[in-house]
Amino acid sequence: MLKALIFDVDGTLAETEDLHRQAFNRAFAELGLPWHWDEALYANLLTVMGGKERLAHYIDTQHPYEADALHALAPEIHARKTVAYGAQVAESGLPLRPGVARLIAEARAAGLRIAVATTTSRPNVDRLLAANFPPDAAPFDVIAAGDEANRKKPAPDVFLLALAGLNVAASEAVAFEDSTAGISSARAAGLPVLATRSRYTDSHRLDGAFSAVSDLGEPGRPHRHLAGLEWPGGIVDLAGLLRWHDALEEPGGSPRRVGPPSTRS
Ligand code: XBP
Ligand code: MG
Repeated sequence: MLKALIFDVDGTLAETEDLHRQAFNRAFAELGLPWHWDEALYANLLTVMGGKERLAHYIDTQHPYEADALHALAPEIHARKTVAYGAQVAESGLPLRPGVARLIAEARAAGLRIAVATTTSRPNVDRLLAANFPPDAAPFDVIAAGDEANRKKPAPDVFLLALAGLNVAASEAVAFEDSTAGISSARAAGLPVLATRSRYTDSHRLDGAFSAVSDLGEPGRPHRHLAGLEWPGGIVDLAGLLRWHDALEEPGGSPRRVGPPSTRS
């Protein structure tokens, strides 16, 4: 039985990555570093999950002769970046992606538990939630973020942390992701994954997802189906997820299209 939904953050809950990119550039400028990560470079750097790891990779590959001094400065760079990111999210009121708030509300109304499993730092999650939910809403039962996991995605650690916090088995949950590394991480944790491609994962392979769509869809604003399971009306809703998950447990499960509403008890 489906008991929980687990959401990635960056690119899945909201289109955050370009704010991360701008925040890195703001931190570089504050520290007098003559660096500028444009969209093309950042898209390449996003193959490295984790902002601190991404920065270390950039230093090692682009500035190897000053690496020791720059690695010593990296914690300050990343701390300033996190402050800048939080300010940008607050200033911009960055919205959630289509269908995210709707599906979360449907799931909570049906008594499912909901978690976040993200590579990003916890303060970034808190800022995004504060910009999109009332202070007392607490939409997530569990938030597994950043350095709480021993290894970052594509390792399964952060999804395993979320499952443990939810106290559910991987077979009782569905994960939502936007990137190749995120899908790999969730799959390695044993979770079925629904992929919603995002701005910075336009070229990513979404293999391993049981369904890939442009977004979760909204009434009157259907998503584009990309691969795998199809959704009537171009909307991923809880009723459809429950029907799909129930069908998995039937002989010959794993339907290619969410069936019509059944008389679910
Ligand atoms: C995306 C990431 C994060 C952000 C930057 O995480 O890889 O590193 O790009 O945030 P996810 P930090 O898709 O798992 O939400 O600088 O705090 O890492
Ligand atoms: Mg992501």
